[in-house]
Amino acid sequence: MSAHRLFVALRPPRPIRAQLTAAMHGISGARWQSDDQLHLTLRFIGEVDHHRAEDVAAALGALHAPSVAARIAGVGMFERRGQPHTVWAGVAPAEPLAALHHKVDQLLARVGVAGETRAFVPHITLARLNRSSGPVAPFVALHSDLASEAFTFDHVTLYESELAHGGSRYHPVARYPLAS
Ligand code: 3AM
Repeated sequence: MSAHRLFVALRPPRPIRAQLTAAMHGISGARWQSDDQLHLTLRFIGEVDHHRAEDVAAALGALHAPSVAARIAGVGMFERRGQPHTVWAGVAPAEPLAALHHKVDQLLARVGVAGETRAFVPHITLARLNRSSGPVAPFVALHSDLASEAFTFDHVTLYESELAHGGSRYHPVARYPLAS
């Protein structure tokens, strides 16, 4: 029985990805995300077996939600035990994204996926860091006003994450349109 490591995410459009990629320098030792890896996680699901993966894909088919107008808004970081481990670009406004996150959560609950415990912070990960990475503060200060043009998330994607040596590979499994 093979396990599938799944998550639900929004994929930013190409010009936004290009803008984010252009900002990816200035932290030594950071593992910058490739274009393929750029996404806004709505909901991490984790490892499920093949049957449960099919249930998840089917449950998401019942998603009825409007597309979301958004823009990039600044950068930030997550820390673990006092160490920065993720640098990200913020996405605003948070409310419609939180509403979509909540809808996805409810659909997944129907097929027995346990509720989210982490607070939802809409973000697009730019880099992963480790203890030997250089300081992050100069990057965060430099990009505190990072902004993009308005863009639209018009679909939700179910991804499978494959843990690989050079970092995770993300494979789109299914797409679900958002109403225009
Ligand atoms: O969107 P980002 O890159 O912040 O960190 C993982 C990544 O988030 C996160 O799910 C996304 C796709 O892998 N993730 C990994 N394990 C997780 C967990 N146990 C997790 N999120 C919540 N709980």
